[in-house]
This record gives sequence, structure tokens and C-alpha cells, in this order.
Amino acid sequence: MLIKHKPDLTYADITPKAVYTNRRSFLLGLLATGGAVAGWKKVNLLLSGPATGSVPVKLNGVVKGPYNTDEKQTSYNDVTHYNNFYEFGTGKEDPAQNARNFQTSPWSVSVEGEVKKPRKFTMDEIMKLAPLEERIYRHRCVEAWSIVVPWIGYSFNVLAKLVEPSPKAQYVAFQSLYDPRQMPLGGSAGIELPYVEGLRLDEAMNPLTLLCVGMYGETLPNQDGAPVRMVIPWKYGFKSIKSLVSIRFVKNMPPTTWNIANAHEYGFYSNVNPNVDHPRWSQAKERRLGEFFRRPTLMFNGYGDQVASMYTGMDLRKYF
Ligand SMILES: Nc1nc2c(c(=O)[nH]1)N[C@H]1C(S)=C(S)[C@@H](COP(=O)(O)O)O[C@H]1N2
Ligand SMILES: [Mo]
Repeated sequence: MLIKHKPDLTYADITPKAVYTNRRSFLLGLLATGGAVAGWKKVNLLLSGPATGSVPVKLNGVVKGPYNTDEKQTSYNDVTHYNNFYEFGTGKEDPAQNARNFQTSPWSVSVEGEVKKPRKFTMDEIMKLAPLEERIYRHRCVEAWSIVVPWIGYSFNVLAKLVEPSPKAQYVAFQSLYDPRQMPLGGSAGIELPYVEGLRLDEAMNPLTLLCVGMYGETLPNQDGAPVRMVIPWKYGFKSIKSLVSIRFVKNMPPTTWNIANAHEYGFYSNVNPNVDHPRWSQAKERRLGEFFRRPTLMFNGYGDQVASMYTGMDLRKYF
């Protein structure tokens, strides 16, 4: 079936990047060069066969986005082998191993709740809603390590505006996939699954808030939240929920996974704040993966110009 359709590509189209170890990943890399969207469609077709995990493929037509830091990017190897993704194990190197066969196609995200136009978006639709932008953001985990990642996606507000939130919508509730069959370690992760997160509506609509479908020029690796995740760069990393399947616009502040697990240690807002320590450790400094010396953590992770006004008058010790 695959060989009958001769890809309309020249040899020069083939990305020289990887040494392809099997036919499947070779074809994925080859076909994805047909353009971001066309590539995604072909990938879906290819993967609609027997269950096999997806591998990252190149995304074409990615434009340079706003808000990029010029700090040194963290190595791809670190960003893909030092992960928190408890559905695939609680060790930092577990997700890279255990998410290998994670099925991310077909995939869709339902968007509902207090909106005029609730709907499901297929992954194919999500890839096409807006031009894909590269956003080089700092990411600060609550555990005091940090990374700089060239994410790919577009502002979450693009999708939000399409469903037309009603005036009742004050918060947005997000939910990850939880498939115990594919995530057998989820049951012993020590947190309630599915993983849930939330933002106040103004936080969700802030242009920095990214609906993310890729990184380092490619689709997301499974361990980093394929095929679609959130990235909220001024908040601790656990707010950036992976492998999204549901988005609900709601009236009331939604429950969030780490707050459910330990409300004393993890608040709803979870803005990066070097002046408010975690009950068990300081948040004043962080270790950038790949670096030796710790560096000072910046208020709102350095994004204060874009986000501080959303919190004026709020006691950030109380609303941590
Ligand atoms: N579904 C889900 N999303 C998640 C997590 C998780 O365990 N499950 N971990 C969070 C935490 S603590 C961090 S620091 C980031 C890590 O993202 P990265 O592995 O791509 O760096 O994902 C966040 N999103
Ligand atoms: Mo984190």
C-alpha cells in the first residue's frame, strides 16, 4: 500500500538529519517534508495501521514567533530525557523509555463548557488553526531545575476565540489523556489521574499561553506531551499539561492535580516566584539543565512585563 503511492518528493527534500533505523521512521521523516499540514495528514494515514508509537517528524513553514529569549537553548537530549510525565513513571528518565509506543494518532481534543460553539478538534484541524510559530521560552520546574526550549505552536487564545466563550466562562479546565492500558505505571504514580490543570480565563487568553504541537523544529516527542500540550512559561512547569484531550470553559476555579495531591505545597496559581519558597525547599535559585552553577530565579520566570498586571493587588503569598 505504501509503496504504490510514490511520494512526490525529490531527493533533496529528504531531511539529512537522522539516521533512519527502520522503514516506518524513514517514511515518516520523508513524508513530513511535504509541508507541516500535508505531512501531518500523511503521518496519520501511515500510523492508522497496527499500534505503534509515533516518532517526531519535521514541521515545515514554522514562522518566528514573539517573546523569544536569546538565552542558550537546552540540548534536545536533556529536554527529552529529563521529564516529568507521571503517567509513564515518576523517574526523570522513565517517560523517554515508557512512552515509546504511546499511540498519539488518531487524536482529538474536545472543547466545551461555557462556550457558544462547543466542538471537537481533530489533530489535523489543530495543526491548521494558525501559522505555527517557534517560541523560545524559559521553563521552570517547581523542583528548581529549568530549561530553554524552542516550542512550536500558537497562542491558546486562537482556539479559544473560535468556540466563543460566554460571559460565564471565568476559568479554563484542561485534562490529559489517561489510558491505563498504555500507561500502566499511572496507577502507582501517587497522583490522581487523569492529570488535570486550570487557568483563570485572562491567563489562558494571554498571548504568551501556548497551545504547543512541537519543539526543535519537529512534532512533540511522546515524553514531552505529544501530540498537543499547553506551555505557560511564567508558571511552574506542572501547569503545562501534556497530551491534552479536553478543554472546558467553566464558571468556577477547577481542581488541579498537584493541588489535589498536596494543597499545602501546590496552589492554583503557581506563578514562578523566587520570593515564595516551597514548604520543603527554596525557590530563589534554579539549575539550568546542562549547567553547573545555579542561577537566580526570575519573578514570573522573567515574563513580568507580559503578565504582572494580571495579578496587581493580589497577595502572591496567599495566592501561590
Ligand atoms: N499529563 C501530565 N502533564 C504534565 C506532567 C505530568 O506528569 N503529566 N508533568 C508536568 C511537569 S511537573 C513539568 S516540569 C512539565 C515537564 O515538561 P517536559 O517534560 O516537556 O519538560 O510537564 C508538566 N505536565
Ligand atoms: Mo515540574
